[in-house]
Amino acid sequence: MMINLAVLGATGLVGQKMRKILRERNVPFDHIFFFASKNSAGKKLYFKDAWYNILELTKDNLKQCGITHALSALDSPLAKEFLPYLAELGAIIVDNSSAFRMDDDVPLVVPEINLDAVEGNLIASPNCSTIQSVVALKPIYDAFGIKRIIYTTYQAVAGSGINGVEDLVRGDYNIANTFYPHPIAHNLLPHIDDFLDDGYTKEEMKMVNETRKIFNDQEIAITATAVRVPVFESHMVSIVVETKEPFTMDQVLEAFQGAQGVIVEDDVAHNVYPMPLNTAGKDEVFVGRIRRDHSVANGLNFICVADNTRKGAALNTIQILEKFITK
Ligand code: 11C
Repeated sequence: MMINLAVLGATGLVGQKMRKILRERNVPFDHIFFFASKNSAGKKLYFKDAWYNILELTKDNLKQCGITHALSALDSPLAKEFLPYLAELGAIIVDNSSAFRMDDDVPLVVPEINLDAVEGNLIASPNCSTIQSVVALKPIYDAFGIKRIIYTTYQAVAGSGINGVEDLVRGDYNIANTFYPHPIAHNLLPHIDDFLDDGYTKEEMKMVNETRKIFNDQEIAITATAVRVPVFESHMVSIVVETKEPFTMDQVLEAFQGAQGVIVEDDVAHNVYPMPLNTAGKDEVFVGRIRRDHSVANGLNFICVADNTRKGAALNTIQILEKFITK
């Protein structure tokens, strides 16, 4: 089968990461097309050993290129505008946006957990902080069951795309023109995405709802607090989890050590624990500070850190795409 692969939103932070990872993993295709907004259209970008024209994202252009597979780094409104059309044309699409994640007929996939949920030709990739959390939680879920999760996130500015990165680069000097509602340098913002009527943010509710959908378990009690921190890349998530079954700490360690996509970095005697500085650019989810929560019967505390635009976005979409391309 001919593979005409499209990268939609190819010039943004996630689109750039998609290009980098397609190269690194040598993902096979016959032709590749890079789509972006009118502003970038007509410019050129270098990929592997050739220059490519950046194409304007229009329905006509998508049709004319005969796209068979697409990785989408479009924002939600653009995803809603273009992806159903591309799906109608028969293309297999892996979407990084939140546009279709909670649709019943759209699988929400993290390959380490539910690659077998892939069906149809539009597949959603979860929110970055959800992806790293569920990869870390999977061995705990399988071994002991999960009753309740409390997430607290420490999220890098790369999660906001280039605007967030520029705010941090500028520092707190020019507070009149910030993308965030307050300076991010020397600060912490307990505010990611819009607030909902009940006081939670959309980011927090993505973590709650997406976790339940990925584990296919609506019974898990989950609450979340999401915080933006002045770090360029890699999110940290503190996870407090109450399991259904009792466990020993040796069993927990063994479960993490055997888990796909997880690296344990936990040697507090030598100040070893996962940190954003060491995880940026890596594929895995790093887990550490693993300790018993003595406040409940079967409680466990740990943190996980991962590159949010890599495993949290571009890499996850490409791992899903590989299921189709290597078929
Ligand atoms: C952030 N997690 O760090 C967000 C970005 O639903 O894919 C990703 C938003 C999403 O701001």
